[in-house]
Amino acid sequence: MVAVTGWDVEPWLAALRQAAPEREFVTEADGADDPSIKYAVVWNQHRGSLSSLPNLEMIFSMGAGVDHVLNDTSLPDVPIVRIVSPDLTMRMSEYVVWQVLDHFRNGPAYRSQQNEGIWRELPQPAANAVTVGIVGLGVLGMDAARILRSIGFSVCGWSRTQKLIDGIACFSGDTGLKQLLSQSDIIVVLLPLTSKTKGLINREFLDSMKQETPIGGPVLINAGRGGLQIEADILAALNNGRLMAASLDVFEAEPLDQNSPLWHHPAVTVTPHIAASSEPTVLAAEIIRQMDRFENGEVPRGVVDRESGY
Ligand code: NDP
Ligand code: OXD
Repeated sequence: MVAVTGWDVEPWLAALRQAAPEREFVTEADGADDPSIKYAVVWNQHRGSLSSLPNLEMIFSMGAGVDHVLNDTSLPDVPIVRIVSPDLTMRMSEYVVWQVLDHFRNGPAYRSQQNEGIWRELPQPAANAVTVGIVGLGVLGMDAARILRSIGFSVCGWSRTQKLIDGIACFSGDTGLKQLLSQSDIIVVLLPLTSKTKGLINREFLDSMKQETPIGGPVLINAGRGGLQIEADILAALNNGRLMAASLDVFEAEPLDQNSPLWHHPAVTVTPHIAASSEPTVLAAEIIRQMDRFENGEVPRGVVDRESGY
């Protein structure tokens, strides 16, 4: 059963049918309590829609995140598998590199100068003089870290469990987060939304960010989840100068409210949750491979730990 809200289900159905012509796919509306349904492929399913499936064996998230699956209080107790795919990972790394380079190379300032017809060179540090702190050193954070390092940036990262990675200073725990924030010029957040990470990007977080940076001030990039951030605190930090600029791909409520001051803030780049879109033609085949793996007695990649929430 393919259970989707907020996304167009048709391209997914078409891609799944093409990837596995021998399997049958139905939508939430047609599936209801069908005992032949073994798998649910979901993005933000209607709450309760999976609880009436008597023989469900596995839930597949159409994205890397699973907060949209787990916040259904009547979720059946079957394994949840998320997307771990080179395609999605590359898309996220592209977004991160795009935003990091834009801030690093004075993109906002040069665009504003162009509007005014101003020909003026701005100071440009070398990449190795700038530290990017990755908050969330998982599949996506690790790949972005690797590519940023290959461009020349110093990179550090924060995760729940302590890591040891060649060339990347790794931190964990509350003290570790403070250390990372105080050492980084640009912060990239790639965390999942869980009960532990909700609202993490708040005033205390923003106040802990390094103030004197080679690019003129601290920069925040959040492509994890909107629930990680307190938008009022980000706006206050931008307005009182604690934060120089922010690139936000995700928001507390999506789509971002038309009245949100973030839309028109000169120091904010807004994108509509597109950092790493799930491409059905690629990911449908990936999900089918996971089903095949499961049916061959193997453990699918990206099984979610419900306790941790990611
Ligand atoms: P992973 O599960 O691979 O990585 C999550 C990382 O966050 C891990 O390093 C984990 O630590 C860390 N983490 C989790 N909880 C905590 C905590 N309480 N304290 C410190 N660190 C923590 O996920 P992915 O990298 O694949 O994806 C990350 C998120 O990106 C997704 O959950 C989703 O929300 C978001 N996303 C956004 C997209 C967009 O278009 N904007 C697209 C795709 C994903 P540890 O390594 O110790 O487990
Ligand atoms: C995801 C997303 O979790 O697109 O994959 O947000």
